[in-house]
Amino acid sequence: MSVDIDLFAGLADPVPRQERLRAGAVVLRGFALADAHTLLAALTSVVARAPLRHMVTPGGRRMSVAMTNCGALGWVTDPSGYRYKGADPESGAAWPPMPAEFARLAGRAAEQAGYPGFVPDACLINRYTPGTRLSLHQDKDERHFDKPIVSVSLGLPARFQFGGLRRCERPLLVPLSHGDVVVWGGPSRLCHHGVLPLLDGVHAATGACRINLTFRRAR
Ligand code: MD3
Ligand code: FE
Repeated sequence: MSVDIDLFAGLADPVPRQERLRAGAVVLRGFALADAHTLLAALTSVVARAPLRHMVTPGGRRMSVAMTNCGALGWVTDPSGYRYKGADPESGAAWPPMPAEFARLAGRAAEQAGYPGFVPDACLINRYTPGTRLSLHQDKDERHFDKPIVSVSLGLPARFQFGGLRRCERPLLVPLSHGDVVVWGGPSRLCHHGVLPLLDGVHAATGACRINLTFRRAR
């Protein structure tokens, strides 16, 4: 005989799985956990064709985040500016195609957050090692601000900063762990955001780093 006991009967969800950060921004805790290994295996093939690299900002600084892209378009920066390009400037070849499991997960997450029909044409891959940071900025290089951005965190935890429309507003500190997915759209699409320096650590899935996949509709 088996007996079902509901440990949390009558209590609020002890760990909310879906949190609204502010209007339009939703955290889906653990949404990518079941797919994490598939995503990381597909990432290995992407990175073999388009290696992670440290790009240079228009101000001439080498970014501490290592980046690459897959999909029809990829985000790049160099001394002449930020933009989306159809080819990898390092090789001159098209970016690797977006793996089907990437696009599927991004679409499912967007739908869950209230943005059905999201079809990304760009996936930026960011790799953080201990000490790597991303200072507060807005994402303004896409054509359509009405489309959301979906971000998937893998590996070591991040201390994510989520600010307001104006840079001077004090940002919320949002911890993001392996498997968490965030969907940023509507009124939060142009909010400032950044990542504090990654802390030391080792994660079973990625080793000593954090990987972030950011899905966008660039054109
Ligand atoms: C909030 N990457 O690549 S993804 C970026 O964790 C970037 O690698 C961070 O910011 C990372 O541009 C954060 C989450 C993210 C992406 C876009 C946003 C948050 C956002 C746009 C508006 C508000
Ligand atoms: Fe950003």
